[in-house]
Amino acid sequence: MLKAILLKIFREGVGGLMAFISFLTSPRKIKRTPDAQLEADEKAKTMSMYQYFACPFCIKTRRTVHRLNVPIEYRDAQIRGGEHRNALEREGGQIKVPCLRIDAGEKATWLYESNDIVAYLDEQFDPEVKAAKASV
Ligand SMILES: N[C@@H](CCC(=O)N[C@@H](CS)C(=O)NCC(=O)O)C(=O)O
Repeated sequence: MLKAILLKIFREGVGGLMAFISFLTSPRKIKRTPDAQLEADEKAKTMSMYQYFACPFCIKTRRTVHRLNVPIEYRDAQIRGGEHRNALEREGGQIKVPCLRIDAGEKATWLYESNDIVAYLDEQFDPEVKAAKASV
C-alpha cells in the first residue's frame, strides 16, 4: 500500500517535471492566414483530447497540438468516477490516455496511441504534411 502510494507520488513528480520542461521548451506555433486559421479552428472544435496532465504520452500529444496551433479541448480523464474518465471507458472502450475523440455528426471515433494521434493531427493541420500527402 505504502509502496504504491510512493510510486504514484514519484510518477506524478517526474511527470509534472516533464510537463514543466515541456512548457519551457514549447515548440513554435504554425502561422496561418486568418482564413486558414479560421478553417483549422472549426475543424479542431470537432475534436477533444482525453488525457492526464503528467502522462509523458499526453505531454507529447499536447506539444503537437501546441505546434499545430489549434484549439483542441483537453479533458482530464484521471479523476476516478469523473465524467470524462467514464465516457472514455464507456464510449472509447478502454481507460488509456491520450485518446483523441473525433466527432463527425452522430458518430464519434476514439483514436488511441500517441504516435497515431500525432500522425493524424499532422495530416489534418500541418500544411507541409498535407502538401506532401497531396503530391503522392
Ligand atoms: N502506447 C501508448 C501508451 C499510453 C499509456 O501507457 N498511458 C498510460 C498513462 S501514462 C495509461 O493510460 N494508463 C492507464 C491508466 O492510467 O489507467 C501511447 O503511446 O499512447
